[in-house]
Amino acid sequence: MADTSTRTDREIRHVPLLEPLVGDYEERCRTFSWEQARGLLAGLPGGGLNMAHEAVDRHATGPLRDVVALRFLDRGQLVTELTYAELRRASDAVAVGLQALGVDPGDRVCTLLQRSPELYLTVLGTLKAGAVYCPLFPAFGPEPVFERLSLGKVRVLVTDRISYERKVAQFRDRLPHLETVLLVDGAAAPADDDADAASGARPEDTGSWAAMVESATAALDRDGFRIAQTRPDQAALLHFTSGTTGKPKAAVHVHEAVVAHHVTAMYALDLRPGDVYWCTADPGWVTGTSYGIIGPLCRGVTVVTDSADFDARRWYRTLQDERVTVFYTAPTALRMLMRVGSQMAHEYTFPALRHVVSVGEPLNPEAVVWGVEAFGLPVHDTWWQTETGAIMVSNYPGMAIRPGSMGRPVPGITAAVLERGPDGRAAVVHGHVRVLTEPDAVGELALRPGWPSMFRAYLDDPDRYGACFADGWYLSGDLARFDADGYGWFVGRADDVIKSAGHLIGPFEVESALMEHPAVAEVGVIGKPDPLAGEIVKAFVTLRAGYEATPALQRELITFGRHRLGSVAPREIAFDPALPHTRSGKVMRRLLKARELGLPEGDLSTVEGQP
Ligand code: 6R9
Repeated sequence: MADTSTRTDREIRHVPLLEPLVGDYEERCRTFSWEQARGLLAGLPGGGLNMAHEAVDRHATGPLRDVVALRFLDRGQLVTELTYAELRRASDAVAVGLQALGVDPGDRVCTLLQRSPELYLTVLGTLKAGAVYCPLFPAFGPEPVFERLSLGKVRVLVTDRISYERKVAQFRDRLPHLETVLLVDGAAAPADDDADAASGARPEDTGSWAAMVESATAALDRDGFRIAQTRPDQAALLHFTSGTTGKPKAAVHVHEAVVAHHVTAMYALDLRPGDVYWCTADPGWVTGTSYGIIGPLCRGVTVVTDSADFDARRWYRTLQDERVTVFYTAPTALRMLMRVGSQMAHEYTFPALRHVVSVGEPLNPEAVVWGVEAFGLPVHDTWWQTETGAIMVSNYPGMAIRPGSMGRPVPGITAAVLERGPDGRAAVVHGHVRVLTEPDAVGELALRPGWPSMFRAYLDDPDRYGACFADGWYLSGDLARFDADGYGWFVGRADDVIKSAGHLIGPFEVESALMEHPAVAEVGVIGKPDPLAGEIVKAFVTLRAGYEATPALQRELITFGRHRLGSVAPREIAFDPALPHTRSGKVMRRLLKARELGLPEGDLSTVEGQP
C-alpha cells in the first residue's frame, strides 16, 4: 500500500481516485491505496468511523441535504420519499428509541420485514446507536428465523405482526436474549383475539415501532442526539450465510467496511451524485445491505426501492418512470425478463439508464448480450460474497466486456487461483498453498486479506473462521480461472452449497428440517440445475420402515418443508432407498448430483461447474 501518512487530507482528496473508474484500469490499480479510499470519507472526530454517518449524516448538512435519499414504491405504486436531511432526523429518532430501550453498543438488532421505510430506518438507527444490524430474509420460514435469532443472540427484533405470529411467537421461550420485539404495524391485538390465542402471541410480548419512534422523536427534539463514536474496527453488521455442513454462519463486518462499500459503489456501480439507482436485491441478503443501502447512500444518490415482487411489466415501468440511471440486479431476474421476450422491453424507453450490473450467480453470456437488445446496454457482471462484504471482481464501465467473465479484481484487491487437493478445495501442503500462474488454470479463487470490508469473524465460531484462511490467503470456496489478460471466469463451487435465484442455501439446514418428519430416515440435498433459478433445491429421501413412497407422501414432504423453511425449502423430492455414503457414513451429495446430471459416478470433478 502506498504511504499516505505524509500527505494532508486535502491532498488525499484530490487524487484521481475521486473519478469513477472509466479510464485506465491498470493505472488505477497502481495508484490505488485503501488509505486514499478512506480519505474520501468524512470520519468522526477523534478517528472514529460510523457507516450511517458516511451514508447519511455527512450529506444531510451539505449540498445534498434536500436531495431525495430514499424513494419507496409500495405495491400500489404509492411513493414515500425521504431527503438526506429527513433521513438523518428519522434515523436519529430510531437510534434514540433503541438507546431508550437499553440497546448497548455491540447488541444485535434484527429485522424480519418487507422492504419498507421502517426497515431502512432500523438499519441506519441501529448503526447510529453503535449496535449491530442483522438482516433476516422475510421469506424465511420459522426454522431458519429461529436458528438465526438464536445463534445471533439477537436482543431486539423489528418485524410485522403476521411474521411474528407465524415465525417467532412459538419459539419466544427458547430465545432468552430476545428482550424486545417491535411490530411495525402496532402492538399485538388484545389477548382475547382468536389468532393470538392460537399462535401463543401475547400483546405484552411485543411493542409498537411507531410508538417507540414517536416518543423518541420528542426526546430527540428535547435533548438532541450524538451519533455513537464507533471505532473503524467495531462490529456494525452481522450477515448470516451458509456452508456445506453445520448451522448457518454469522459473518461479522465492521464499520470500516464502509470504505469498500463506498469505493466499489463508485468503481463498479459507477454511482455519482445525481444518479437514480435501483438495486433489486432484498436487504435480507448482503447485496441489499452493502449495495441497497450503505454504498449508494455514501455516493449521495437517490435509492429507489420497490416492495413488490418480480413482475416484468412493473420492472420495465419502474426503470422508465423513475428514470433509473444505474440498475443492479441478478441473473435469475434477468433470465425472467429474457423469458418474457425483448418485445415488452421495447414498449418502454430507458433514456436515463447508463449502467446495468449483475451479481449473485453466473451471468450467462446470452444475458450480457440480451442487455444490449433490451436496454441498449450490456450487463456488467460483478463477483463477491457475504464474507468479502463488497465487490471484489467486476466489469467496470468503459471496460471491454468478455461475456461470461466476472471481470477483473477491484483496485486494491489481489486475487489468485490456488492449486486444488483431492477434496476440491485449495491444497495446503506444510502450511503452504500453490498459486496457479498459468493462464486459464482452474483452482480455488483466493484473495489477499486486508481490504476493509473483509469479515472479521464468524460469530462464536473461530474454528470455521480460521478454516477460511491458509498461507496468507482468504479461500473463497469458489472455483475459477483467470485468462491471459487477467479476466476471471467462474467455474463452480468447490463445496455443496446451493445457489438458487441468487440466494445461498446450506444443504445441511434443509436436511435437518426434513429429518424432523416422522417418515424420513435419511436425506441428502443438492442443487439441481434449473434454467431460470440457476439451481433449485432437490432432496433425496430414504423412508423409515412402514412408510410407502407415494406421490401423496412426496407432496406432504414438500408442504412440510415449505412450512418450516419458507423460501429455502426443497422444490423437488425423490425417494431413494439407498443413498450413497462416504466411508465415515455421510451422505455423498456429490454422487447424488452426478446421478441427477447423468454424469459418470467415478468422474466427480465434472460435477462442479454447473452454472
Ligand atoms: C454477493 C453474494 C456468494 C457466492 C459466491 C459464488 C456466487 C456471486 C457471482 C457468483 C458466479 C458471479 N456468486 N457472484 N457466481 N458469478 N458474478 O451473492 O453473496 O450470497 O454470499 O454468495 O455466490 O458462488 O461464492 P453470497
